[in-house]
Amino acid sequence: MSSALAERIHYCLICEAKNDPEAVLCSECSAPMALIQEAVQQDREPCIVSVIGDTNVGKTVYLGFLLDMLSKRAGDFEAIPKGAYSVNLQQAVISYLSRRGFPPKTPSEVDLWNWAYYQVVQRRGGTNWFDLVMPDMAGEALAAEVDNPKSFQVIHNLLAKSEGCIVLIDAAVASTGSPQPDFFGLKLMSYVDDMFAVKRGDKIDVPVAVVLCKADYCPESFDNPAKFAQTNLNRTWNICEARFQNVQFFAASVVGSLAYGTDEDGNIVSVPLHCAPRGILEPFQWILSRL
Ligand SMILES: Nc1nc2c(ncn2[C@@H]2O[C@H](COP(=O)(O)OP(=O)(O)OP(=O)(O)O)[C@@H](O)[C@H]2O)c(=O)[nH]1
Ligand SMILES: [Mg+2]
Ligand SMILES: [Zn+2]
Repeated sequence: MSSALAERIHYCLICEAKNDPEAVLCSECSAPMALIQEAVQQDREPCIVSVIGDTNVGKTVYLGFLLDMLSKRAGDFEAIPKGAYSVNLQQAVISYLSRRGFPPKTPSEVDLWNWAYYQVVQRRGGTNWFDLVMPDMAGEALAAEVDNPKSFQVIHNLLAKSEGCIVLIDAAVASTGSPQPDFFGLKLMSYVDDMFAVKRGDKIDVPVAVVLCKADYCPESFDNPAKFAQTNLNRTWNICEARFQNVQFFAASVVGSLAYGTDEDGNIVSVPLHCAPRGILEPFQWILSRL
């Protein structure tokens, strides 16, 4: 290894802070230092795709399923996880669902997040390999950052470095008439807008896939996600139209049928009886086509 490469290995991929050669997590932002080791070995700049959304919207479940489908070669994709740590998220999500449960909430502490580093290629249509870094962020941390920019430096740096965003919005809650998913979507898009805005008036060209999650509760959203968003998430729809050049709406769900039960404390919980992922790959495929 050349000395320039050996030197690069000390700098965090996300926040560029200099770290001890032995460090496992960055001392500044807690991103795994294995990310930079992989990137240096590949000698290619990795591309960060962020999956963002409110707490409980389904980010962990979505990302876990997406990675699992990619590694099972769904849609003619081929995906190679770089480092065992990259497999932890998909393994956890699939294990919970196979025991008919959902994974727990992602903790707000950055050092407890799962990060995935994958090399992905779609055999059909092209032979370009993408080096993708996708962290599973906690919705609460993201909400805190959106309300108070730069309070979670790692989220700020991650989004600033992202080449594409998958924005998850709870379609099930929106379809009941609650304005909360729409307000959160509006805040999030305005935050992303501020971050990427180059010149006043110019639209943002970073590709943004807006995914209506838990669409099994409102199957009509599958027929026409854009129309569903325009009706039920009108504020978010408007900011997307006004400020983003490269935006597309999708609907997704992972469960085929749900039952309800109670946990050990007597709270009502949903029990996924079987998985029938739908619309998971499409947003990702669209983002890749725009990179
Ligand atoms: N019906 C249905 N429910 C879902 C689906 N995906 C997720 N859920 C429900 O949404 C809950 C939250 O999913 P998570 O993936 O943990 O949400 P998250 O966005 O990671 O939340 P934080 O980690 O707090 O940010 C799950 O416990 C399920 O109850 C889906 O496709 N269909
Ligand atoms: Mg989560
Ligand atoms: Zn860092």
